Amino acid sequence: MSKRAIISGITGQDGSYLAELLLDKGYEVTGIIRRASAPNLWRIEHLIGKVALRPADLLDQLSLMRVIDDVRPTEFYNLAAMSFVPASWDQPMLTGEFNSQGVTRVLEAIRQVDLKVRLYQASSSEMFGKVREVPQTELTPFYPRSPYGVSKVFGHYITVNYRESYGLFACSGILFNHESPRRGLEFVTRKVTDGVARIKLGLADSLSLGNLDACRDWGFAGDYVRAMWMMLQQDQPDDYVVATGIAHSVRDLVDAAFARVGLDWQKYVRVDPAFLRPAEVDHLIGDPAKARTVLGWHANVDFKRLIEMMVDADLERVASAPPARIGNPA
Ligand code: NAP
Ligand code: F7E
Repeated sequence: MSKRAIISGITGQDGSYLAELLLDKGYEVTGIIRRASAPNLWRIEHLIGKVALRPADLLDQLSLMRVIDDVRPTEFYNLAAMSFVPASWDQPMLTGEFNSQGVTRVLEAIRQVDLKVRLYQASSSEMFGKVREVPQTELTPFYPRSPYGVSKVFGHYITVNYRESYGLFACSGILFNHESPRRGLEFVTRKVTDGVARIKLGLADSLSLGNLDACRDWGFAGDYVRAMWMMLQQDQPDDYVVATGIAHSVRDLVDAAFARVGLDWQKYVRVDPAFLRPAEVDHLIGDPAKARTVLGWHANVDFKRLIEMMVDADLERVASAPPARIGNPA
């Protein structure tokens, strides 16, 4: 039987890599997009014509039911979310609507239309927040530190609840930070690699950042979408931590990115309190043992290679785009 997948959030970083992976595996792929007043398909331009795009929104229950009913997918990957942590303090209610009730709407749509659809839910290491143990596993208690983290805890447990209540094949991937040249410019890795490219090319003379001491377990998005797919191919649904098991500080990130172009970061980086958060997640490091043992998953790209890949891609992009057309990172 041909495999059909729906991806919510296909215009985002992970959605674009997952669509590529599923197409390679012979899936029919349908992406859910919400209406925008200007095109935002830059991450999937190369896939236009290969994937079907359907309008739907996590805020609109009927639109989700309609697309599931029309497509009759075997798998549904719920990647759509408000994913930028600082924005969740500005819009806590909307964050909950997307990341908490939005998940319930997807689950309820599957329950109403076809209980056999397998669901992947995008949970997050931000749920660990003020960490209760190091490294974090599937059994580590949650202590979220932002409205985003809180909203993802709801999304996580409502997924577990539908699995236990209705027998849905629903998996939650607790993914640690994963990045790529397609990462949004407001996230710290991309902000740094874009900043390095501009400085190297003489288009900027400094880069303002917040907390340089924060530590994250950073991996490559292309590796992480593979884990999502693997979860839905198992005999039983379950939840998995996906991480590299190695953490670096923002300072390490800055050092690696400037080193790639032969510059000393201390001459260019300024700390601006405007980028500090009301409550910080200081140190995340995941234990991917279960994903490794049960799924056979491992990360192929390490931190140094990831940062080099991102710096190189930004150098090429900034060098080839007229300055007026290069968006400003937040
Ligand atoms: P992203 O680049 O910010 O993409 C988010 C996607 O969600 C975009 O396609 C966006 O569409 C869509 N979306 C937002 N609100 C929507 C709504 N109401 N209805 C329909 N679509 C909506 O995020 P990402 O990095 O790919 O992350 C994918 C998922 O994994 C998210 O759920 C995120 O919270 C989670 N996650 C990410 C990481 C990470 O490190 N990247 C780690 C753990 C978990 P527009 O293009 O229209 O805005
Ligand atoms: O921040 C520090 C900041 O915004 C990482 C999302 O994908 O991963 C992501 O959330 C760290 C934080 O990602 C700046 O304080 C310093 O400690 O790149 P980020 P995030 O908040 O970890 C999780 C797993 C998700 O689920 C989310 O969806 O970097 N930092 N200076 C800065 N961060 C930003 N953005 N900008 C700065 O100037």
